[in-house]
Amino acid sequence: MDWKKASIINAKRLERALDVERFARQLAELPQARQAGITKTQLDALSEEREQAERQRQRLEKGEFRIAVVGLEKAGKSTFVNAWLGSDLLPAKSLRCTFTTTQIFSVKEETEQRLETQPKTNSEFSKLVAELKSVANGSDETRAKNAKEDLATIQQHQTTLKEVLNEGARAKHFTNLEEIKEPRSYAVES
Ligand SMILES: Nc1nc2c(ncn2[C@@H]2O[C@H](COP(=O)(O)OP(=O)(O)O)[C@@H](O)[C@H]2O)c(=O)[nH]1
Ligand SMILES: [Mg+2]
Repeated sequence: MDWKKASIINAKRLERALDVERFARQLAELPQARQAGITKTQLDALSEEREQAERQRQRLEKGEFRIAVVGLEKAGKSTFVNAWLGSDLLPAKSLRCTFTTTQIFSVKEETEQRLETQPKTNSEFSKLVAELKSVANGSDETRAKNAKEDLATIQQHQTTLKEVLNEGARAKHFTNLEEIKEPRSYAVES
């Protein structure tokens, strides 16, 4: 079976399971169900499962797949993704060069293509700096060295970083990957 057929079948299966869940929840909310010993914890667990199943159903319906490229620092993740996309979109160098999480989603229409940047909130950033400071003073020498380098980079670019953090989320539409080859300069320019 091809992936499109499998996606449709699994989306339908999930839809039926979600119907069953809805009826089960309605039954569980009846006074008789409480008497039968159904607890709030069980109902909450059911809701949690529902949210995940619903998200999965929507992804299957859209034919959306999530592929995580996982590997140690400098294992070649960015190089692999760039080769796959056929464009040097992600920075791939022998030195540490990535400070952000990248998610690439496929879209149906060219007009839907966009680069979104979502910087850390000020409190997330403060937390990161605090963590780096603690690692920099820790006993693991390699991690301490990396943390010190990161702190120095943060210090060096503090004005730009502050601007980016204060600006918050941004989106830039593009039709060709070449237009967003320099996402970092896009994030700090204009
Ligand atoms: N020899 C070799 N080097 C590679 C390969 N893939 C990536 N590299 C190099 O390894 C370094 C780190 O790659 P990068 O993609 O930035 O790693 P990342 O940190 O996992 O994203 C870069 O200098 C790449 O040119 C490979 O298949 N063979
Ligand atoms: Mg990388």
